[in-house]
Amino acid sequence: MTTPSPLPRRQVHLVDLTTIAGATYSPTLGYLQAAAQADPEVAARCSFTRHALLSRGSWFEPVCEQVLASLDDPLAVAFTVYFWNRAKSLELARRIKLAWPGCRIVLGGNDVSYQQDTLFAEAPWTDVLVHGDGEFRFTEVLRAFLRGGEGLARVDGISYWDGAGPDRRLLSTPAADRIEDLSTVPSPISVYSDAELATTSLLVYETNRGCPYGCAFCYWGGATNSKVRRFPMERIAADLDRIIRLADPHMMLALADANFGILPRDVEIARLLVETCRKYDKKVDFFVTWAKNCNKRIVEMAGLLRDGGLLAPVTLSAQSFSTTALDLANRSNIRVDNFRKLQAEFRDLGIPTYTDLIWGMPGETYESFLTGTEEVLTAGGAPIIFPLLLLNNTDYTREKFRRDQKIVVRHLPVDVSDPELTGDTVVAHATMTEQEWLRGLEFRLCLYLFQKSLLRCTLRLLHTAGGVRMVDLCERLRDFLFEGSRESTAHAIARNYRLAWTEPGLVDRELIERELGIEVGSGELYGRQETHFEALLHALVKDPDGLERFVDEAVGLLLGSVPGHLRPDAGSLRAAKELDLAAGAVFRSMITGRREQLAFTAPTGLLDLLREAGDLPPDLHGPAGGTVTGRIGAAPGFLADFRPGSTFSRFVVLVWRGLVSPLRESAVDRDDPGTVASPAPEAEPETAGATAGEAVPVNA
Ligand code: B12
Ligand code: SF4
Repeated sequence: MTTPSPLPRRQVHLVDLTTIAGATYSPTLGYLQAAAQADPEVAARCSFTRHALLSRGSWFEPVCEQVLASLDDPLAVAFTVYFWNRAKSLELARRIKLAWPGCRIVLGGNDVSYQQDTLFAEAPWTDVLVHGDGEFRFTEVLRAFLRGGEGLARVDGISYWDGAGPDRRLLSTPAADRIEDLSTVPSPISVYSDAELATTSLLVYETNRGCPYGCAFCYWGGATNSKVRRFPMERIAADLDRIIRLADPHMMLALADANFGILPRDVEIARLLVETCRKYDKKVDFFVTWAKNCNKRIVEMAGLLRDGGLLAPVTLSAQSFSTTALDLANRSNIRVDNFRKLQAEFRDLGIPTYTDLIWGMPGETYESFLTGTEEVLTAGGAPIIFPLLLLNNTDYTREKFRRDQKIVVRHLPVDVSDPELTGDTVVAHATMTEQEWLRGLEFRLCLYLFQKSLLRCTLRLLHTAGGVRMVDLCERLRDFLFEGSRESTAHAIARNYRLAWTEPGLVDRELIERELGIEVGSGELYGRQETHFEALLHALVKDPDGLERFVDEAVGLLLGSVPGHLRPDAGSLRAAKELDLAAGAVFRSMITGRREQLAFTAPTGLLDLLREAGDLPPDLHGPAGGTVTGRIGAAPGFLADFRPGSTFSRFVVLVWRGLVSPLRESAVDRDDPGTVASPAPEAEPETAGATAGEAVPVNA
């Protein structure tokens, strides 16, 4: 008697078209494969291939060829779809269907779940759409495919074509329950080899799923609004041990939890991370979304991570300080007084924070946006401002809400550095005109350029002495940068930034690439954020004399908005300018590869003000009522940390996120430590800053 030969294995391909360079690990593909292989029938009859591939710009065609070349009568090809890969995933799926009409296309993920009508109209070559948690539904779908499609109707939580040809109908099965017991889901890393885990640039890991809040702009809130479900601690410990043991030293470990710190056990997870890193003598870059209502537990966890040498800045997420906007967003926020208290607490502990704000939330006005930003600045926080994206499966996208709030949307690049990463951006609504929206984006660029980078000290001084809001000073600088008549590269880049939001097709990418010294059209710009800010910094700091002229002009303009009797004394103004020019020199050192220190003469009062605000090194004190003279500039080791091997970009991104300020980590050489120098001579405000410190090259 002969035993029947086993049925040939059928190919199943899993695709994640990523936008992050070097991210070869995809948690979603790992989950789908691990769960499917835990099923004996699927494991025996299917072979799996994962494709986590960078598909930006000119990489897309080779990626399509690579995936198509790997197919041989596949049973199914599955895609995980986010808004950033939607168009490309659907296009690759179309080509696959054309080449292999018998292959089933399965889609799932944040951007397409629950969107069956639009999705099947847009991509009729799709066979099955899986909604929500995918692991077990995908396994059942594969089992149905292995039986020729029979049984799909019994899989809950999917939409699919019933029948064939023109008479086929789109059917949706009853909604499936969420996976309550996550211990039944095999670990996504189990299907990855050691070599694969050792080479990825980004590893996204979940310790729990779900978010109990329901913010109207967020997919998590809109679609998953649910209690937090946990993966077992033993499994997390084992996974983290393997991940950290193998991790490349530059890998970013991103926790996908919606609210790290929401569960008491999260303290244990933070401790585990630190201990495991210590065990393997590793330091990974750690990205985490902290629980919205920051509390004692988070302070403790952030302290643990900081002491363990893991840079894990705390996000004091606010999104907005307007009660109208927060009500409409169904979001109760951290209270302003608590925000200030926490900000101070983190500063005392030396833990960096930043604050996410969204510009353009319905209910927000231009003035309330400025007021909210000022709140963050005066509390000592670092605001990062995002335009509002309208994401699928969020409350904001509901028909009635959009109508009531008169929401106007344009499909725009999320950042000019990546013209293909486009999203539906809210450009106007009932309380924000399109002109105001644009003005807010221009303001945000000036906030980064002047308040975070080039005029930090002067703005702080004018704000404190003159009582002018920091945001109003940045507003004036917006006029100066965007409306000024001067013809310079900086003004050209500013106009280019405006085009990025108004006529993205006309953006001169070459201008940015040339300025940053990037080979034009090489694609090197992809993946960078805020490149106009980076290019502007580059254009302004590279020529010290040009920078000084620019600063003089800007400060002269700002002084016009401070009433005469409130103007700071000329000595302080000049000192603030010297320090600001030294900050410019810190950026410049990354271009020239040469550390510079610039001379300064500063009254102790000014130093106290700036030091306490986090603008200067914490040990830069002076004698009461006296003056300190010396030189300040990039600290030894700075260039080794940021150049070469890393780019201008990394330092700029850290400044942008508020994790470093250009002078706080600088080295100071005091001329005469310990003695009280005579106060700086008085000078007229107009001449303030005429004598900037000389550049003193120091060996790098
Ligand atoms: C990690 C993460 C990041 C990382 C890495 C992103 C990357 N490219 O990999 C970083 C920090 C870089 C990032 C950045 C951004 N992100 Co993000 N990010 C996340 C996060 C926290 C986790 C994603 C994840 O991997 N989860 C783990 C996997 C396993 O879960 P999953 O994708 O939901 O998959 C499950 C199901 O959906 C389903 N499923 C998924 N795919 C498929 C496919 C098939 C075939 C099947 C059957 C099932 C299935 O099964 C899976 C397991 O159950 C999510 C929030 C969230 N929890 O989803 C936001 C999220 C994906 N990000 C979002 C956004 C908006 C952004 C930014 C634009 C933010 C900004 N303003 O800058 C940027 C842009 C990123 C870019 N590409 O340039 C949105 C996207 C919404 C959308 N419609 O696509 C989300 C959902 C957050 C939100 N607020 O709503 N992000
Ligand atoms: S913004 Fe944060 S708190 Fe709000 S629903 Fe999304 S994940 Fe939850």
